[in-house]
Amino acid sequence: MATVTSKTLEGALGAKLRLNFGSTVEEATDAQMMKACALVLRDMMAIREVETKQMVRREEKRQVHYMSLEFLMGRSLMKNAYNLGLLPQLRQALENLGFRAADIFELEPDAALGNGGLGRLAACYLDSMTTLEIPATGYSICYELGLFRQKIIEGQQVELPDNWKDLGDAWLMPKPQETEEVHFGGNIREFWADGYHHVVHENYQTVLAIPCDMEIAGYETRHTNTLRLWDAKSPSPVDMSLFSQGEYLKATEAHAMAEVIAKVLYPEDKHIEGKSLRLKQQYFFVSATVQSVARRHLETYGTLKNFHEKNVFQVNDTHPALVIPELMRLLIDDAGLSWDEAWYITTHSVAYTNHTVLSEALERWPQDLIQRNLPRIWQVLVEISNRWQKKVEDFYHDSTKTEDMAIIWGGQVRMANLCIAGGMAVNGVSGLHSGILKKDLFRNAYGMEPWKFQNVTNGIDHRRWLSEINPGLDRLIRDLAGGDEYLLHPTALSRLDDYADDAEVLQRLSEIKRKNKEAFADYARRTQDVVLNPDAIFDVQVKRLHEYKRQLLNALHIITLYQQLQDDPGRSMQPQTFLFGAKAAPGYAVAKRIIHLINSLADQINHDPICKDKLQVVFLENYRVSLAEQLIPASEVSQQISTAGKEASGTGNMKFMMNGALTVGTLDGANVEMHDLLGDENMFLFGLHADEVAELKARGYLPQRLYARDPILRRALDQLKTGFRDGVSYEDLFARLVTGSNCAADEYLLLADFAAYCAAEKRMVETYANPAEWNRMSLHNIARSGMFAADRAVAEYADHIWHVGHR
Ligand code: GP0
Repeated sequence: MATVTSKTLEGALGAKLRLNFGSTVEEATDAQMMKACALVLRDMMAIREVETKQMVRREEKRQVHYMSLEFLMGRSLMKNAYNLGLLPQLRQALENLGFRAADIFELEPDAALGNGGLGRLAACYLDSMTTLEIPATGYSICYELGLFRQKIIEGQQVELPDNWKDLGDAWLMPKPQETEEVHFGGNIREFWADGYHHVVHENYQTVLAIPCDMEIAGYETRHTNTLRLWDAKSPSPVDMSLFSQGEYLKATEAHAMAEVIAKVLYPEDKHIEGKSLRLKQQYFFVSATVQSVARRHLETYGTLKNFHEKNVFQVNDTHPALVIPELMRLLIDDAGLSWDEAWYITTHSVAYTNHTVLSEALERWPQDLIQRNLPRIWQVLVEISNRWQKKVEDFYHDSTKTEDMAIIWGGQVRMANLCIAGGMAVNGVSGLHSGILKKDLFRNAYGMEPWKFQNVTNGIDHRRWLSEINPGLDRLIRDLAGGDEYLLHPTALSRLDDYADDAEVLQRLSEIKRKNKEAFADYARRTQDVVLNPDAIFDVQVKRLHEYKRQLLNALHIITLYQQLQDDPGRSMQPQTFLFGAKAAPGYAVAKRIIHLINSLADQINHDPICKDKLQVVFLENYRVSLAEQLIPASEVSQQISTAGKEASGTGNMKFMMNGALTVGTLDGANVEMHDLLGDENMFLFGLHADEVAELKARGYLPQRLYARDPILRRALDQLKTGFRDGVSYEDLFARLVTGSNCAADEYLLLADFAAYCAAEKRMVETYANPAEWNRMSLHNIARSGMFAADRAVAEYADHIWHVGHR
């Protein structure tokens, strides 16, 4: 790309505007210019994509198929320009043509085809798989509506549709010639003829799966991968006038069913919505993917017998678990292989990543739903289940273990057990989490097939989450740690450790943070209509709203700070600004109440003159990738305070660490590995450990006692009942924590960790008073964050699970 200059880009943009919009540069709107930029970069990537595909075919490489119902991509313009090495040229070209580059970038809608950590992880891995030159494709659904936009109205969350495709579709390349057919419903007819057992699926409804490909550019490589998003269309014609009355109605029904499949992303995070539409989404994208991969394999090799040698499906949680029976179906019914041959191939080409131990997130489907919608898949599942059950019985001779490991049991299909049975590898996403899988959640499966169980600690795309979004810090690192080497070798960041006593470097680091805080304050004023105090500590908790993540613990501590200030309004204190950002699943009532509470508390504190320049609470509306990109470089404190044992890994924690924020956190998920690298002296650890949580629960946890015993805690909790100046009472939240309302009180042990949390926050504020100390800690955090680069994680998948080579 050395030949692409800003001048070349100006020419290409002008041509695009004329050809696609019939517009001159002078007439073009910002939105048209944004699309033109996308199309110009897409053209470059499309050429490279073809080259990559040809190379993969020529060299008969093994390919990775990363299957995920979610890819939380965010924006792509700046990212693609960055990876293509064209960001400065593109900026220059836009300015030369009379546009403000920053405005054009800001205009791009986030592609929010995901809910949170799981979907963002998939997006980061696409970048690393490509940069590491692994032949890989992501597969998902081309949702018409991504994750809802959140508005806060009178303190409460309101959900609005997210029509991201209006502008975002510029990145999509429809490939109608590669359409697949997916079949739903109908019945199975079996018969013997010509000495064969025939299985015929008939009277089904067909849904067309049309690929819309999004190109993925790697960094400093011509290797280009794709994210294949399947769009759903009905095969029936629009004009139904010739159909008889009955058939007409049936046909329109089928039409509506088909087109609704790709309508909307389910907005639940760690909670399963057992709706038949969700099941249809899963089978739709799984079946289309398996068929299209098998078709290309056959074109190249003329047989499916070596399928497992050339392909691996990585399933991102159990949502794509039907890949197992679907691949079996295809190998047996379409390719004519025996059960044993098909099973060998399947169990050597599927690998499963688990992302949570929360029981409400473990997928189980009612068997009648599968029977009705996917009759052939149901038959295959029954056979898989029976054979697996026999294997377990022969191994353990223990009926409780048979039940625990069963795939079909009590009228339900258990997707995690299906993935364990049909997969070649099972991995957790942090050391602690993978340990819990082996010792607890999947202990019986581990006892029978220990070789399947692995750990791959999550990682993040450090080129996006550091270099691209924090140019000041990027410059410092280049100056100190060997230029741009860290971009491909993230452990080069450790060279920063050598500057821990260099006052000048520490000063520069603090100036970078200060600038980022001011820039974020500016952004917040423009987009959120709030005025932030850049002299305050920016103390941040952004993530999905979930009780186990304990945003409520954070709020209780803030209430305590406020009460201390009320007792002594003249008291001098380090100013603190608490920033929250979180979406609640629309059906998760308690989570929505917690959002309301944070807004009531913010309203109270921000209107009380005694808090002026001391305490501030802000709930940032519509938290999403592009907001995180502004906020994280400006953050000083990262709140990672989940109940130990509950957060599988966390990935936000890594982004904050990499941008020099210090963590206040529990020993949960990847925080444990952060602590291994940082020691007690470089983070603010508090609270019960995972084993202590289990013990306490086993012993019988009584939060009422803590309420009775600790006056500070009691006072904060009582404030929930009273509420704040807006007159809303939070007695329900109080009851959930103290008395328990049709469930055990305080399931997530907020009260048990409250005192330790307050103490950790106090240590944090005291440390902040010593800037040299703080900046040194911050430097160590950045220096040791290289381990959390997605490149490292993806290389581990490639080496230990996929067995594919990489850069
Ligand atoms: C896990 F089970 N995660 C799920 C889910 O449904 N959605 C989701 O985002 C997350 C975990 O909570 C995590 O700990 C983890 O890092 C992430 O998956 C990627 O592994 C924090 O977001």
